[in-house]
Amino acid sequence: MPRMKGADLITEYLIDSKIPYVFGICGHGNVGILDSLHEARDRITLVSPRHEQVAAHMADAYFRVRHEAVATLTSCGPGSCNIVMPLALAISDSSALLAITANVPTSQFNRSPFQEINTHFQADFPNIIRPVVKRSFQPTRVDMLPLALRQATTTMLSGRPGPVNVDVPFNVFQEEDDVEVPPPSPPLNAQRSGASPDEIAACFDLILKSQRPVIFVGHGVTLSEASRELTEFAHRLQIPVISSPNGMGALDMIDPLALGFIGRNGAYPANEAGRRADLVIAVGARFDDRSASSWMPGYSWNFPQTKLIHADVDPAEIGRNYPPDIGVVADARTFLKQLLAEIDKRNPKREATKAWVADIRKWQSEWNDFIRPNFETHASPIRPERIVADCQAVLPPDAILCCDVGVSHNWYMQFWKARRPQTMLNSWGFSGMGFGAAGALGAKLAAPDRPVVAVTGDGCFTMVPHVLCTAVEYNIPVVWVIWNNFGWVSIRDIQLGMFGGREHGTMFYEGPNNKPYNPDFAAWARATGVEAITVTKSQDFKGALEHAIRANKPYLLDVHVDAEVRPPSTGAWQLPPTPYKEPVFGKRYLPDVMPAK
Ligand SMILES: Cc1ncc(C[n+]2csc(CCOP(=O)(O)OP(=O)(O)O)c2C)c(N)n1
Ligand SMILES: [Mg+2]
Repeated sequence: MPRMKGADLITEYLIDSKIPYVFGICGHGNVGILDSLHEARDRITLVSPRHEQVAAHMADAYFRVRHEAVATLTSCGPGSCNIVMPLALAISDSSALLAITANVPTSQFNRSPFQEINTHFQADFPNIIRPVVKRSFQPTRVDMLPLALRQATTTMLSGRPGPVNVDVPFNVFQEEDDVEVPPPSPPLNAQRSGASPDEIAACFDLILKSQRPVIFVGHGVTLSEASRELTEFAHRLQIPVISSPNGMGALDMIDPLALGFIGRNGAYPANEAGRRADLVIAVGARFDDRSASSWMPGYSWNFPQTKLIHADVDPAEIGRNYPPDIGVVADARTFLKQLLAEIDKRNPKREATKAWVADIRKWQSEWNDFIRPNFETHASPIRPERIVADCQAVLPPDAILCCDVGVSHNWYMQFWKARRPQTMLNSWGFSGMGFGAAGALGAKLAAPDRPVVAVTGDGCFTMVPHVLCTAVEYNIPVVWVIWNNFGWVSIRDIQLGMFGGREHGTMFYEGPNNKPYNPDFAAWARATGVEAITVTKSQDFKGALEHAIRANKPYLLDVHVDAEVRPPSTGAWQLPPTPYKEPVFGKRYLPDVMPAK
């Protein structure tokens, strides 16, 4: 067995695991491994952004684009505490990354050395991080590293993927032992579970009985790379598809069967189909409040009157919110393949859904008539729909959109037509601000030949403005579209709607007269070496975006957007006990007959 330093063993393991990048920030705790990474610099690249939050968002987005995980590296104490939010975001959206954190030397455990957290237990970073990773490992000797690394990476990518942590005390990087580099863990989707033959038969019986079926897909379909199977299944049985944001593009959204997102800011045809369906086939989707109109019957869904088949790789998601008629623990692609085989076997006639598909066409055309005029409107400040429409016109189908949080995201969820899976990245389950602006850097490293555009609010961007420095230092040609409405407008709108029209702490002002304030984002960008344009008229946006993409260098567009135009709600969202609003377009539908169970 070779004699190796712990840090060298970790570095060699990352290289053997084909991990090309470590996104990380130095500290006294991790200098040992920085030295190893220096030795191996022609085989693995260290990218060092200006905040640990950015490092973890970059790793998260990298995984979402390639379905291959990379590592982050942070020092002990505060540096590692800075990745808690992005890890929460990653675990909420089932995104994988290997978070290597440093800790204090084992010989100093419990003596309160510099940056140790030990209120309840020595070197207790694993307890800080525990709820936001699938598992945290703390090898305290070099000979414990091989097992910890292999178990960590296996846990990260098996079943439902998610982040994992390996917490390494300072001395474990430095010390040597006789150790073997462990074999790489299996890649994502190496093991795929399926439904039993009885479950498939029962699902198919329900499908054949239904007259108004819909498929609801989530990130599980994207993660299992089941786009082809989903498309074939939907086409062969002529079943429309509703998607959660992270399922967008699994079915090309210009497909007539693609209904888009559901919920308050969903598309009208999706909510209309969801609440009137007699059967929902949910695959890798989890019915969170925002894609279920806060579970209030009749807005997005109508369970239990509507029958439910719910397939997911994670049993914890099945029945979490809606007990299914048939629950299936299965990988999405395997499940869809099994259903396709059942179609071949039974060769069903699908006349039954003709009227349903006609209804759907009608809702789609009503929705189009309602929204189309605003996609063509020229105005200053710019109407939100216009920006979405111009992005759609300019970006090729394989371009990657890295969306941040806020009202801009609501508009993109409602109107963006993702053409391919893994092209629309969303900070969905945890909705942490900064993911769009920062993740775009990781997305670009994952797909260097494709345009990557971050759509980020002025508030979100201001949380991570140093992403500009990283783009310049590492020459990462990302385009940032700053959705500049001079405030935390998504929150302002909740405040205005629920609290008597008062605004407090939700807009940006300067001076005694409360003049709207923001930094001059374009000047700010130029100060970092990033080219930038301020866009205040809709006529200028399309050309500016084309120019920025063609420039193939880091580019920022500060786009002034009308803060007074709100996305039309087609479902509802409630924060109990405050009241909720009825949809602006469409209305609640409650079936009056309970079907026999
Ligand atoms: C880290 C973090 N802090 C606070 C929030 C709560 N929050 C959600 S959206 C939002 C406002 C976003 O502002 P901006 O980026 O300007 O987008 P806008 O809604 O104005 O389009 C806030 C503060 C959050 N989701 N994440
Ligand atoms: Mg804003």
